[in-house]
Amino acid sequence: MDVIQFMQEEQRKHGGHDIVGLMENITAACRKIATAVNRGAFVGMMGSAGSENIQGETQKKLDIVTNDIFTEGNQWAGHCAGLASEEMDDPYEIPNAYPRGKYLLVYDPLDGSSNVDVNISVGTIFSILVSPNDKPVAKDFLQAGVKQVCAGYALYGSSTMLVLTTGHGVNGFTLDTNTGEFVLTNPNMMIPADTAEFAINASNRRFWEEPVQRYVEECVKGKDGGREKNFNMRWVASMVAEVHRILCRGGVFMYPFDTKDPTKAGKLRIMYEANPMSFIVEQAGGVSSTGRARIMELQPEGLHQRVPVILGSKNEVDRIVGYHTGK
Ligand code: P6P
Repeated sequence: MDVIQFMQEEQRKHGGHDIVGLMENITAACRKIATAVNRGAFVGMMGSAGSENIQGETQKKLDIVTNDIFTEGNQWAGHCAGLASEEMDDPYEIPNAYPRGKYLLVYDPLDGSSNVDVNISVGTIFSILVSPNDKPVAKDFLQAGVKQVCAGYALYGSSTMLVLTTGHGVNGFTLDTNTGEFVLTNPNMMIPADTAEFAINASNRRFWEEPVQRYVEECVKGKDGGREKNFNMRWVASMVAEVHRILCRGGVFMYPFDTKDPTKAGKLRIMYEANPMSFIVEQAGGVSSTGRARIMELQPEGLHQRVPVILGSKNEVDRIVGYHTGK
């Protein structure tokens, strides 16, 4: 079954928002991005663009190209009232030539792009909200994660996959490059409550808060440090790849608060990384927290606001939250 047929059947079954048309635009953009990423080397699309985004991060040529693909692919059909992206300082106004629709689409067009030059998996993350009006400004995007209508990601890896939720579970679709269809291959994805695998950038260890130091130390010591099992560690530096692995076999992903840059509450952005991934993780039976609060309930204060992220297998994330809150 193709993702569009799946979405139509979901909409008939559960009612609610009809985002089938918007999903057609999103999936078409992801197919184009998959091609751009795959052929980057042939068309001089690798390497730095020589510019910085609002995050102060050096933009890859593909950051800009994929942002253009996603923006142009979702502006014309009359499904969106406004767009916002990691790669654009301010919200994108739908040109007057096009009709405006009900939804706000927020996205990171190429998450993990620092990996693209070394052929490690990257992805697109997107989140769909309802727009309060047809000429939205930045504050209209600042909605808590629980307001999301849909969240999803495309993973450009050994195969291209689309994983999404509309609040009725999580389903995964694999791109059939012969037909161009995203075919349902991973129905009802669920995260195991227990795991022996954690993911964190250990080079930041000296900047972590004590609860994270304690948890990671216990994982590293395993049975020699009081835990009932030994642990394995991963760090891909591509959130989409880490979350996908956790959806497939469990695990914990942490980009916690650290004191590396006291002006930043974490590295990951709430609107187009933390919230959509939290919606997916929760719908798959996992937990997603800052360590002290459920991410999906936070009231965003800025389009590019950063938050600490600890997500994955329920029993391990609950343990980490307990270390933070003393419960
Ligand atoms: P670091 C990619 O830039 C990203 O936003 C996430 O996809 C990834 O998990 C994280 O940053 C990697 O950060 O500090 O390890 O390079």
